[in-house]
Amino acid sequence: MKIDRITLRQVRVPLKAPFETSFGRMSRKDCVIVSVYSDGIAGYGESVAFSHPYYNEETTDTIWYMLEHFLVPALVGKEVTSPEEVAVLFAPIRRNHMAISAIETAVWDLYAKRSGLSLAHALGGGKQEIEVGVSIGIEPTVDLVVRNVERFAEQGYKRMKVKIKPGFDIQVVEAIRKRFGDELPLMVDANSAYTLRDIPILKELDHYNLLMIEQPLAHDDIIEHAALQLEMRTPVCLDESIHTLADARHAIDLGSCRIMNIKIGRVGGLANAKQIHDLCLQRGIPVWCGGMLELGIGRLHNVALSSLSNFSIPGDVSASDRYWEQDIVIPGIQMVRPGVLAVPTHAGIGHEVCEQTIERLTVRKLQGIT
Ligand code: OSB
Ligand code: MG
Repeated sequence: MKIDRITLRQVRVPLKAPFETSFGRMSRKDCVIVSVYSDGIAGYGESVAFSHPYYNEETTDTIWYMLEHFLVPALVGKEVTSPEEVAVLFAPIRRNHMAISAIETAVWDLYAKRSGLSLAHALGGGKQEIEVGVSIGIEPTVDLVVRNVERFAEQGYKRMKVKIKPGFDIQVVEAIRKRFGDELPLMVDANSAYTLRDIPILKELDHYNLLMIEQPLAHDDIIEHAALQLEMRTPVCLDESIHTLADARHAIDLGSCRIMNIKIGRVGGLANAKQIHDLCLQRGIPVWCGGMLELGIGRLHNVALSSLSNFSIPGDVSASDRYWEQDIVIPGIQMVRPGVLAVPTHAGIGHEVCEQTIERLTVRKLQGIT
């Protein structure tokens, strides 16, 4: 298929409620919606970076810059036979994985639509439904976190993840266990807020039957995480530290984690995400799909990826109403049963994209680049 033209739109959407992690509080999401066209059919991608460089080094503005000056010019007018070629085309570019992913995922959607395949099938995923969990932010009090856990448990989410930071950790987990018992599937995510000096506190967490602790140490570390995993019973899960297939292999070889979080944007697109999934399957490391407060396009890419077999732990793939008053896909993403999302069967991402809503939210636009 020939890529005839590409449109970039930056949308700005308020979150229903602010979301706080150890690196800061967010009240809105800015992202770039990439539309790639071939013979009048559109494929959609969504950038997942934030407007600040506190999760990783990319921002909405660096993504826009990379798309405008490098990625769109390299792809537009090209003949593409399979979406895997896009990852190869952009492989010489250093990092900027979330920018590459925004356009690569759009080509996957386009390819699947043109082939009459659901995106899940195009990726080789077999599941018809996926179980989902939810990520719960830091609040001014422990009690407010407990109340949010209760609310999301009532909605059916199958696994609770609570954000922690030094000084807001043991007491949160303790309060949740006291209120909901030892069986509630519970994990914590530190977003790199600790160091090896905190080993005594981190080992405390071993007493609370947690599914895992996500990214406790530095965002660019796999060495100290290996040392920590030797000291802890709770499985360590890596998020920020994994950018490439080689990173994943090194982390497994070193024993830096027993579980891996795969985010499509962080690893530069769906082709790379699938390769990391396949490696982890071979090596006996279960994976789950992470989230970046995506709107519906990004979430539907996550749903399709989660249909692969080794996504055996419920991910942060919550429904549209978790963060948004109104989503940009129709219908919005909703549970079919408590804690369960259906993997769409229609071609591509499987839900219609609401152009009107996107236009209403757009703050910057480059239309019809040829
Ligand atoms: O570490 O997974 C993370 C949100 C912002 C930045 C980092 C993370 C998160 C989440 C939210 O945990 C997951 C989601 O619901 O999208
Ligand atoms: Mg995380």
